[in-house]
Amino acid sequence: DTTCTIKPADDNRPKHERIRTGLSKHALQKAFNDNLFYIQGRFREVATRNDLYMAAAFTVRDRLLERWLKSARTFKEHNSRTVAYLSAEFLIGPQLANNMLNLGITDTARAAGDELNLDFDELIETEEEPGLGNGGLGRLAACFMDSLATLQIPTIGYGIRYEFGIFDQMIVDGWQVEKGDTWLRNGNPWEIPRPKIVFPVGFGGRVEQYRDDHGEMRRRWVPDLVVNGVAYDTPIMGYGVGNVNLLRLWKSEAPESFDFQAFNVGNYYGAVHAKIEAETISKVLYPNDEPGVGKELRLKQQFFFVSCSLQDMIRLQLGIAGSLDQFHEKFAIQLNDTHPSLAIAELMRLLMDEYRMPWEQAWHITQQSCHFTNHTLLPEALETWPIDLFERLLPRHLEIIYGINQRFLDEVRIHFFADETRVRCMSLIDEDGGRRLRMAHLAAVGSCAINGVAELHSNLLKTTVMRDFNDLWPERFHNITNGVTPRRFMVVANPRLTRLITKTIGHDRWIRELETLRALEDYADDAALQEVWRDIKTANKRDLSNWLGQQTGCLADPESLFDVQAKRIHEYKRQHLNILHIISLYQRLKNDPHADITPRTFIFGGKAAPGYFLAKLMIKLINAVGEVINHDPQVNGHLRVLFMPDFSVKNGQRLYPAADLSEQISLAGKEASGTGNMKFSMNGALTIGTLDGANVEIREEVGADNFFLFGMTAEEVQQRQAAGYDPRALYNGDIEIKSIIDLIHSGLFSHGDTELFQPLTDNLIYHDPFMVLADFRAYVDCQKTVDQAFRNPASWNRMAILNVARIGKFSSDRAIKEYCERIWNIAPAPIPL
Ligand code: T68
Repeated sequence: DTTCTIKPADDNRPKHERIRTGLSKHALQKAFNDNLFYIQGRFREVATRNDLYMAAAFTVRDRLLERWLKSARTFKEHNSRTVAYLSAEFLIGPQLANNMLNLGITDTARAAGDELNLDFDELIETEEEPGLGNGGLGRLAACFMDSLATLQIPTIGYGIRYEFGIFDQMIVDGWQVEKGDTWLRNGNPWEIPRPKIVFPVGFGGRVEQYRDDHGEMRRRWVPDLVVNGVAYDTPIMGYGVGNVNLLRLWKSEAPESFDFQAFNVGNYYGAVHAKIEAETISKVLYPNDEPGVGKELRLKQQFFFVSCSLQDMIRLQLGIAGSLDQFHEKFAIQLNDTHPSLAIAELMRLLMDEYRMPWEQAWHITQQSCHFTNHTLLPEALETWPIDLFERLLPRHLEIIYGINQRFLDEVRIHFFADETRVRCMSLIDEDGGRRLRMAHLAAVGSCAINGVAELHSNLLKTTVMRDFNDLWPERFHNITNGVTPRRFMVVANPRLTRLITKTIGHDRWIRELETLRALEDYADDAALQEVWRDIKTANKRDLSNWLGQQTGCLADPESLFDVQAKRIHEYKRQHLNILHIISLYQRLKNDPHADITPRTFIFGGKAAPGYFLAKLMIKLINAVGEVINHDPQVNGHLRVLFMPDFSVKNGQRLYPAADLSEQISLAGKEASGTGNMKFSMNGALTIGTLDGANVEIREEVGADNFFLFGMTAEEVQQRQAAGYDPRALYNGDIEIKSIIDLIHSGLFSHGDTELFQPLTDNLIYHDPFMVLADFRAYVDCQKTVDQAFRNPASWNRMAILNVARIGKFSSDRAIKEYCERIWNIAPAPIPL
């Protein structure tokens, strides 16, 4: 029992003081000093900042481990139904502050640190986050892990332990420069390597027929390359509960035997090469939106982590039940997009080839186990693999997929009665052009539930990319609107607001029951609260301004309106619409220096995929416009444009609390949900947004009066596109649009270079695939409303309070409860504290 220590004869302290993982101030101090000494091997005088951080992290980790072991033992004894959340990305963010919050020791730890002369905030600041994701999808997985633990749902998150996560972004001369992410260089105190939890994963080779011991003919895969997947575990603690779940990430390694054999036959370099090749698989995270990269390694990554995860689940189930017949009752597997959809073929293979199950039974178990979440409707983002590449890497899986497809298409033929067009459209294989495997179709056929991530998105999913599937199996389709964790994005990120809310409504239950924030509605008109609310926002803005000043050399006035757009840079998210508006204000001020414009600071943050030319050019344009405006004395009392370098979870936590206005301006129908929209609104920013993704539901919740709506609806977008959209007509017909684009083209923002931004301006004039020009007028008019609204602090703050009061729906706790009830059929397994 880890909680017990033998009591030395002369130790008369009470038990909670004696236990190694006690939570008192003295216990924390002692543990900190021990860890600094025995783990980091340092005494205080020579300890580096990182040593101190590591000692603090180990102190917290020990306390997680104790609870984790108790959770694991209980789940095992009760054979609890378990969620297996399969995701190629988990963007978990910094762990120290969050874990202290969940343990309930934030204040004690701060006091303990103060007495030891530790700069508590500096320790938290020192942590480097694991950037094991691109953006929304990876962060959603992390928010879900937080809520699953808090709601006491036994869960294992399965993914890849990338050695290099998302690149670090630097801005050099206005351009994005990518720097390799070396997050492991100082060690990762949160993970526990499990060298004994290791599984072989095959690639390539051939399939052979053989007769088994019972005289039956069977097929088996003989791969020509085998790598090992080794488990690295990170404990994920729930807020204020005893439950600790597991994030299990796989690292690829060469099997030792492989090296050794090659070494024996004298092929030393061959052996080393094989080792390098095996280790390459978990080396680096792929940036999304990377156009047409030769992605064999990506397919390998997907199969690698899926195979390790399923073998692990099988090991666990055999250990408990001794058979796989009830596998689907033990595990609810959630496929986070199509990236893990090979799980369907691999589970079939493991059950049939390794455990001799007949096809029908294996298919029943597979289909009952798997559930699929779709995150995008953009056709270019729907995953497909060339059949020849797939066959070369996974020949047995292709056979199985053909088997699935044959049975599936028979069902299609009968249901739609000889409609061969449907057969062609629904097939797992796209036969047009080069043959390709459609991963979304595989995921849909092999799952018992399919969900979108916001109402609009789920409806569009059913009527566009998955229409045929919805016609065939309407009962499989669900909507689960996304949510985010209020623990990280309110309590950790915004302690000032947290204290005010708790004081105002008289309890802190809202942290786990976000709907109870409704109680704030009663105070929305309270002038005193409005004023304190504003003071807090201003203090948060000052903090951000100071930090940005250090990073960029450019300060922002905390009294100005902080207008923030932070998300991946992408044409469909329309950062360029925002820039066009900024230039329009600049023009107005230049033409009339007395123009009555509310002072604003425009803040952008976000990374562009390294191979996405137009996105990188947008970053350059933002910085170029900023350089001119910020140095023009005629306007720089009114306008500022800042680009926050290296937007990440950590930097997001600085941004959300300081925003007055949240830019959610994607073209309607393109953003599946968005989750940044929720994080801003939770922190009292008002949204300017289109009717896209979860914006629709946010507006419904907070009230149309407290949301700045503009732009075409998804339906209008479809109609306009069907009628033939001509951006040239808008360019020629609207003098403001023309003058802004011409101004960019003139070289004003590019030291006279008229060609630099031409790819962007030409794209807008001649193609404009995301209809920036079509929504421009509505956007600029709406921004005028914002400008006026901000001049009335009382009513602005009232709207902000109402946004927070009514944001409860967008807690990931609500989303996870819906998954539990509608998709997974799973109940909490509480571990008492
Ligand atoms: C996002 N998707 C959606 N994808 O764009 C966003 N893609 O609307 C939604 O809120 C969020 O998912 C959560 O549901 C992504 O973030 C990726 O990051 C990605 C990564 C690899 C390949 C494709």
